[in-house]
Amino acid sequence: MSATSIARVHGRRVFDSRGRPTVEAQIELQNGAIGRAIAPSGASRGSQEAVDLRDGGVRFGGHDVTRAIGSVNGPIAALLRGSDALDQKGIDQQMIDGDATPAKSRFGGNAIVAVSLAVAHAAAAAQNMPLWRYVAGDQAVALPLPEIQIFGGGAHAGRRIDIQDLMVMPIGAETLGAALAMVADIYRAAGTLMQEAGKLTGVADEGGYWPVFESNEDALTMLVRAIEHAGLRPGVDAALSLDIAATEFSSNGRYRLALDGRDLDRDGMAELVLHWIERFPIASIEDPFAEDDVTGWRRFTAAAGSRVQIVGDDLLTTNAARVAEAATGQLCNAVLIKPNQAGTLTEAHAALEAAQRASLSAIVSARSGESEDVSIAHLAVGWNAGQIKVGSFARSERMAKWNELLRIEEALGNDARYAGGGALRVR
Ligand code: 2PG
Ligand code: MG
Repeated sequence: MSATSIARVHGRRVFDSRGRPTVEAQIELQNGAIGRAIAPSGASRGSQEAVDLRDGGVRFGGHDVTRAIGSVNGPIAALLRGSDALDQKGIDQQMIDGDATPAKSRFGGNAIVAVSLAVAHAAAAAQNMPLWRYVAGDQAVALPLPEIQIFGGGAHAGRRIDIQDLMVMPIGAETLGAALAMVADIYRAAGTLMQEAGKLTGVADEGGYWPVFESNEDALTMLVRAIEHAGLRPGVDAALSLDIAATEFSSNGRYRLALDGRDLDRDGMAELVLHWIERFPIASIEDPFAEDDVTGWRRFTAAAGSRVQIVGDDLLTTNAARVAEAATGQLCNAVLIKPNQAGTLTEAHAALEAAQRASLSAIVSARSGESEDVSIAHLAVGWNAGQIKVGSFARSERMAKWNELLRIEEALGNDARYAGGGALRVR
């Protein structure tokens, strides 16, 4: 037994930003250091993600997590007691081997990711370091360029519009603090414009305004107006970023944009998105095609990959092998990194390293179901990912992450460097 061996592993049920149950893991080390983490949960999920294990049945609409919590308190605790928390790789491997299913369906990806992150928090605490510094090791770090949702859509807003995330990226700011100040102005401006138009009707799952629009393009137009209304230059100070989350409205190779009343094939979809890129100052596009439409991805990246960042989320599900394949096949030029898609910190980091090795950009991302947990703010900095996506600029499960980044920027002092627009390699 060393000072950093794991003495206690405890799982408990807490609730997420949608009011649904989720898993919190708490790890206590021999020396008394404690780490805690809460599993997030997605609404628009790739089919290859680690399983978000739910009880089913009627309790909490089937969303209860007593089985996943049972995994933490039962088999995972039995496996990890006595292991050294500083050996993150070894601990994650023990959970992977103990689960022994391809998608972590036995213990639950939600159980495993909460424990994996809590172990890192405990290890960092034992060394009196913030998590970002613990995961950075000797690596130089930069504060990430954020993409921040102004309007929510898709699965996060009852499919009121088809595009899921309409976001801005403060590419022209000099510091992260200045970047977030810009976003605060844009978010407020968007609210004012929606109110003036009689369209202010609340917010979607990630805090972006509820998308009362006549067409998907109307939403894009309003986003540009919000940047202007904030006194900023679209495409210079702040660019647009979209998560189309196309898997959600695709079937059998077709794309059905319900709001626009359009049913497009792959080429029609590509044409539409290219048209948006021409018309609007868009810097980044996530999931423009369905996760199984490899041809769509490849052709689109050939056509637009030198002009915009093209991000694989559902396509790659934070899997190192899929990232490497996508790089070889030139399916996209950037990767979304969601720790809970992979299930462990080690696997999420491997996916990020696979991206960095292949010169793909990386964006560490939250999920639509979140909590006060701020781990991803630390990972985005410590892993030097370059970019981060957290949802909107409202609701405390989002603000907790932005505020944590402000604290990290302050802690870095003179060493603070903001990745800014430079994180977009294609521009
Ligand atoms: C995404 C995320 C965040 P969800 O698709 O990138 O917006 O959504 O967590 O629902 O998958
Ligand atoms: Mg996405």
